[in-house]
Amino acid sequence: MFRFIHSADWQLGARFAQFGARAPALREARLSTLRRTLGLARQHAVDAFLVAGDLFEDNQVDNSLVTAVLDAFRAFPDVPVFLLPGNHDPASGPDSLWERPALRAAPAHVKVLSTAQAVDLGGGVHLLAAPLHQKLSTLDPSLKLSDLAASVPAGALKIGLTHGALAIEGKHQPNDFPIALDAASRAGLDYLGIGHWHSWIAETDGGRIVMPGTPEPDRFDHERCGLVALVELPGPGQPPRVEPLPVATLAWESLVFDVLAAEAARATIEQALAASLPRADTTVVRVTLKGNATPQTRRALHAWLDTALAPFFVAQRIDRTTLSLSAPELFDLRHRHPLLAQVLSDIDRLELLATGASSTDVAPAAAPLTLAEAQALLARSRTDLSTLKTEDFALLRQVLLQAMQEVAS
Ligand SMILES: [Mn+2]
Repeated sequence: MFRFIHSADWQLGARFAQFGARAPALREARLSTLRRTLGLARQHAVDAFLVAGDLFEDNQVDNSLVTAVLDAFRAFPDVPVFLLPGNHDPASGPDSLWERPALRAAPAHVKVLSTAQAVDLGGGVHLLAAPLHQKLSTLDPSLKLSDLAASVPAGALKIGLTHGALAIEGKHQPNDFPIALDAASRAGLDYLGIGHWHSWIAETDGGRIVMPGTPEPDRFDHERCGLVALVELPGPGQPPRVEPLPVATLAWESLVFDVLAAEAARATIEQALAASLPRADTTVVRVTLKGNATPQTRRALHAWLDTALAPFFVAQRIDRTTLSLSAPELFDLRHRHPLLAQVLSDIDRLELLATGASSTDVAPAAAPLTLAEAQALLARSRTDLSTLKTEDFALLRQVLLQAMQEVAS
């Protein structure tokens, strides 16, 4: 019996730019997950630890990260590691990160599979690797595995390793390395470990093709992630036994609230957050506010939310509420801010020029925007007046008024 861990899509060094100052903490969490997973590999006394592509976010990651990853592997000399370049970290030649001195001097138990090859793992077990050399291709990378399979002794236990999308009709891009749904049986493999998509899929080709998903979630909308596959192959021709091992450090949770009445919204949010609070220190939470709110309501909710979200590992507040301004409030705003009045009037004029009608009925400013001025204005943003619709102008007004309120408050 051959036992191993199959993982993929670690994407170490992912930028997480949207999280600003907390981005390094998110990156560090991925490294902790890798170290913990290597610990699990030792615990399960695996014969190999496979990474089916995209260990790294890209070929530009810092050398310090490469060193940290190699140090993690060095701490587990009893866990043989096999690394396959994927589309994020392709073996694309001299500039690829696999050519960096640190990786070229990787410890003996860490093997980089940067060319298509069959590796004899001993005991009649062969690892067949088809790495990626570029970011996109319409070719099925598993096709190479058939040739490799023919090169090893008949009756060997054959494990394939490659990276790409499952060629499920309507679910993949044609240039995303489409892998045939019978790729394992076609090549006579006992198991085909792949990577690329971030969710666990283990039912393809009679359970012989497994996509473990990302071990550490990196988005709010992904399901079945945070796993690696613990695989046991009883022998040649026998079906694999595949168990998902949860390894993620962080949970990602997205909460959306409609802000109809501020007090009710606060109570609903409070209740939802309370459920996640026990593991707040390992939860990335995003709260999205929707609906209509007055500036006062929004300000109060924001202030309260900032405190309520403080215990979370990372918290993101997204405000998609639209501003509710009464006609007198708008009138007052225009009067207090002549420049705003002018811009609003210009938007009305633009809308009139673009759509033939204006959705507001406010009197035009003293010097309304001319067609030539409007076209000159839009040329700079490479926008054609005729492509603008009523909704665009509604959004423009909304953004402007919202920004005004924020400045004024
Ligand atoms: Mn990928």
